[in-house]
Amino acid sequence: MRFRNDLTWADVTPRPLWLNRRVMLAGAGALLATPALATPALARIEAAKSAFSTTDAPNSLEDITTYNNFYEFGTGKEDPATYAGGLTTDPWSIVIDGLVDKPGTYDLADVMKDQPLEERIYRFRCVEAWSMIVPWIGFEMAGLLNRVGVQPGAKFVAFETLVRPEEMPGQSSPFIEWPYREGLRLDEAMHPLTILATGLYGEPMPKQNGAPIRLVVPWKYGFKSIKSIVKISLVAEMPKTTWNMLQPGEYGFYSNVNPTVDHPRWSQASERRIGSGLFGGRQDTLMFNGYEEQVASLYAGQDLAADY
Ligand SMILES: Nc1nc2c(c(=O)[nH]1)N[C@H]1C(S)=C(S)[C@@H](COP(=O)(O)O)O[C@H]1N2
Ligand SMILES: [Mo]
Repeated sequence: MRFRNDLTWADVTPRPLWLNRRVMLAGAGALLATPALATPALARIEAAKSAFSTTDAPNSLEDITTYNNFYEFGTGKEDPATYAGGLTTDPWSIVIDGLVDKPGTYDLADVMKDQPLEERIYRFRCVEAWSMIVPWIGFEMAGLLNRVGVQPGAKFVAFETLVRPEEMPGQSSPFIEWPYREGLRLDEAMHPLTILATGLYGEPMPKQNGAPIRLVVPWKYGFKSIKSIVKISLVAEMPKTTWNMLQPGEYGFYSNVNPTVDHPRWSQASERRIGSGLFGGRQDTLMFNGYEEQVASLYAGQDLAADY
């Protein structure tokens, strides 16, 4: 019983239940201990929870939606919550091109078609040495790649975010060469932990978190998890990525969470868990953000101090 793969929006827990659950979590610090919460809807979403989920208690919806990095809306942590409301996310389409059998411009609904949605509660670790626990809703990137057909010459996947300065005030500043870009090696993109997330806390993705669809790669620093994706390209060469273009000495292509390889300007050995009281405080950063068992083999034989 690794997954239950038939979660749909109809199964998603109604908002009030999530609110109750969060109150419970905050109060008890325990995960779903209360029989009163075991309604059919909640039981379904719990059943659909993947074995890849962490058992750490999720951050509150408020933490997750008010402390964000989304430079298209400004560099302040509260800018995305303040300005992202004006982003039009419907209609939304994604260009899938490069070394694929079925290139094209796909509507979001078509991208999601037949992809089983799951809840994944993941550790999320920013390069700035803070972390959160986020209950994402999404589907495996591999499912989409298999559907469009990856051709043999493809070695990497390149991603781009929307460019729309009328709705993204941060894009009037040229400090990033827009679009925001990211990339993965093909085996990283195909790994079952790698998801395209379309929601969190059982609701469609909040705009400040990358609506309507964003990448989540939980063993890499947060900046690899590109938001509001409009283009996915299968390519033969390692693609350019935003932070690597800006500061190659600080942000490598791989950017795996690694407590033994420090950022040139600060230690990566520990992190500050966002959230008040119970969940606050510093903790040790785990190798590959706690997903070592699942992903270490991807990097066998690689020197992770060189491929940072
Ligand atoms: N398009 C885009 N994607 C982005 C960013 C960004 O500025 N623009 N910031 C990255 C960084 S640095 C982090 S830590 C995460 C933050 O995701 P969250 O706000 O949902 O926590 O998004 C990543 N994805
Ligand atoms: Mo980040």
